[in-house]
Amino acid sequence: MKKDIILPEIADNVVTGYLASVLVSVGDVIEEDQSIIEVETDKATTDIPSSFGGKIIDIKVNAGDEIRVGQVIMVLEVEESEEAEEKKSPVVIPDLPVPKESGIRDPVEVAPKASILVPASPSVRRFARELGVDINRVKGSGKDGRISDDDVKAHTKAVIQGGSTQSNLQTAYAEVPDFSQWGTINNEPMSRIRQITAESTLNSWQTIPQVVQFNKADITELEKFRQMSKTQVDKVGGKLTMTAILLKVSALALRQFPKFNASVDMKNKQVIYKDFVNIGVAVDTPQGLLVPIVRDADKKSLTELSIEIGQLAEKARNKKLTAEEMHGGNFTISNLGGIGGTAFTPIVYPHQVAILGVSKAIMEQVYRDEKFEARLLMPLSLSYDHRLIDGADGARFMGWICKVMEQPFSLWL
Ligand code: CAO
Repeated sequence: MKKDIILPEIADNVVTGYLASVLVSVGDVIEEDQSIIEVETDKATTDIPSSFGGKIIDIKVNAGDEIRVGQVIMVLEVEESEEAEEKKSPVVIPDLPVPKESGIRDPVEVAPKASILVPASPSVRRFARELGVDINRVKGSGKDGRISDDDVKAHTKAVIQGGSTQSNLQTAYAEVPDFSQWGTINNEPMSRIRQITAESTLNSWQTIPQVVQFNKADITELEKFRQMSKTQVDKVGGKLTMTAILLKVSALALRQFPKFNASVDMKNKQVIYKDFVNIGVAVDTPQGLLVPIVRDADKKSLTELSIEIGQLAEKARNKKLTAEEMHGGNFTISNLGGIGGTAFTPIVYPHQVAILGVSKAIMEQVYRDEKFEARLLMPLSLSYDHRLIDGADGARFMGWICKVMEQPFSLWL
C-alpha cells in the first residue's frame, strides 16, 4: 500500500525550511527512522528521519526547494506488517498550525494524534537519543506536554546538575557578558552538530571522572609493513592508514579487555558487558566533528576496515551519514596524527568508558640494545572512566596495544 511521508516539525516555531539534500533515491528500501532528507533553517541544519519503513516510489521534492511542515515529501510502498506495526505505535504528528496552501496537507488530517507515545517530533526524539536522554523521562513544556529541543536540554541540564557541583553548572550555563562593549561582534546560532558536541562533551566532562594514560608505541616495523602492503589495499579500493591499523588493534584489545568495551549503569549499579565490538572513529569535517561507527570491528580484516573507514569518512565529509551510522559505539578512536600535535587528552563519550587519542608519529632517539637508534614513535593517550577502570587496567590495556603495534606480525596470530 502507498503511504505519504510528510515533513514533520523541524524545530519549535519553524514552519518552513530549505531542502539541503535528499539522502535517498527512488527504489531504495528504507527503514523507520532512517534519515531521508537534510533541511536547513535559519536555526540549524538537521536531517529528517522517515516515520516508517518501505520502498521509495516517488520523491516529490528537490534539493534547493523551500519546503513546509506538513508537505508531502515522498511516497513509500509499505508492506502489510509495516502498516500493522504503525497502527500499534502511531506516529506522533506535530501540532504546529500549517497554512492551507496548495500541495500542503494538514498533518492532523493524515493520522490521529497518538495518545500512548510521549508527544515529540522525530527531530526532538533524535536529539534526545543523540544526547543519550530517555525521551520518556523528559517533561514537555508545550501544548499537551509536547516536548521541544529546549525541554530535552533542560532535562539534560537537570541530570548533569544531579551529578555535579552547582558552581560547575553556573559556569557552564552562565550569562555571557555583552562583548559589544569592547568592539564589533557577530552572533551566530550554533549548528546542530555544534550543539550536540557541546552538550555531549559537557555531559561527559561533568559526569565521568576521567584519567589519561600516555604511552608511545614504537611503530618502526609497523610503518614498514604499512608501506609494503599499501598497494595491495589500494587495489581493492581502500587506504591502509594508521587509523585502520589502530582500529584493528583496538578491536582485538577490546576482546582481550572486555571492561573497555562495557558501559557503566550507575542507576542500576551494574556494568553492562557487550558481546559486540563497535568502534567510533572521530572524523574532522567542515561541519564539525562527526563520529561514525564501525560495527563488529573485531570480525573484519584490516583490508575491510581500511575500505569501510574511507567510506564512512567520505560520507561524514559529504553530510551523508545516517543517524544509524553514528549510534551504538562502545569505544572511540580519535586520530589527530594526520594534522599534527605531540599529545592531547580526548574526552570519553557518554555511555562509553574509554577513548584512544592518537598524535603524530615522529622519529626519536631510543636506547635499545645498548645503543641509541632512530625509531618511529607514535604518541597515544587513553582517556578512561575511573568509575570502572583503574589505573593498572589502563596501563595494561595501553601496554597490550603498544606491544601489538611494535610487533605487527602478532596481528596474524
Ligand atoms: N602519525 C603519523 N602519520 C599518520 C598518523 C599518525 N598518528 N595518522 C595518520 N597518519 C598518516 C596516514 O597514515 C596517511 O599517510 P599516507 O598518506 O602516507 O598514507 C596520512 O597521515 C594522512 O592520513 P589521513 O588523514 O588521510 O587518514 P587517516 O586514516 O590517518 O585519518 C581520519 C582518517 C578520519 C581519522 C582523519 O581524516 C580525521 O578526520 N582526523 C581528525 C580526527 C579528529 O578530529 N579528532 C578530534 C576529535 S575530538 O575533538
